[in-house]
Amino acid sequence: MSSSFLPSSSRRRTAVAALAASALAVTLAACGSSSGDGSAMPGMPGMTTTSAMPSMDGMGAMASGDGLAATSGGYTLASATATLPAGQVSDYRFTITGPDGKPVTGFTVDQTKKLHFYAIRSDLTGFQHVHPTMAADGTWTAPLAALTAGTWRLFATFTPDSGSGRGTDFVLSRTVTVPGRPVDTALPAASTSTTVDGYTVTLTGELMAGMAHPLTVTITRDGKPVTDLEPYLDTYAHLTAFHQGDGAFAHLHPTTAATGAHGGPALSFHAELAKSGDWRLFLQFQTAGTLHTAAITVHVS
Ligand SMILES: [Cu+2]
Repeated sequence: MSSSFLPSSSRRRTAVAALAASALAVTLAACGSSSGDGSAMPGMPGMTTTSAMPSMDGMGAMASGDGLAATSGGYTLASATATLPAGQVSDYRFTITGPDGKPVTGFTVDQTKKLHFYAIRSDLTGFQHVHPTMAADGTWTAPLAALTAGTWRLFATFTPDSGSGRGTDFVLSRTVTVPGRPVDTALPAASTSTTVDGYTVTLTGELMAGMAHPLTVTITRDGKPVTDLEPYLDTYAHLTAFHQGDGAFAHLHPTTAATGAHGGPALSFHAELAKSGDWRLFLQFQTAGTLHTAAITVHVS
């Protein structure tokens, strides 16, 4: 457990709907050293693809949630694009429309950006976290690295700075199809640590469904504590999670303040994972100007 458990300095998104109240012990699981890029290996398909966007309208003012809807609280992630090419970089264009149906152009900056964008394949490989640019008319362009064949879910998280959604944190998503022959990768098995780029990431913590519980990430290298983490998006590490089966999204907010290029080795997060099952966690942290992405599977029973 980390002792530096500070109140979150960033607004805490209600990114995960509180579902069951039962306590969930979390077995922290690690994968191999996958950094999330989906080179396919044979094996059982990790999951069935989620092709349609289930409607989650009617959730009322609680606009956030698991992010599986394209529309919530009157706001819509709108795009004419349902297909993206395989094996090459591509741009995904979209707008965020408000209750009046018009593109929203005013957003509150969160973790240095007006909008955060994620791509994840249905088998929870291929994680991408990018920051699209917005044209004056509210059209966003997300630059995506090469995608593999299959179904991908694309998430946008944002906070309108005016209108009925002002100050509300939204996470919306749509799916796109990448043509070709899909090959799923089985979700890596549970473990408590993983290694990426020579860094060992270890997780400790216990979670309860729908409630914020501390999750501590400890980063070491060659057995020694890492203390030169650089701020990335105003934090020492950025942690997102996706639920196996439906691809539900969670952003785990840091409770360790970033105060210079000497972060680490222990970082604390509010972990809110509302659903039981396996979640794939993607931890992004920066050292010496290089961004590292560690992927770890967490089992919530
Ligand atoms: Cu971001």
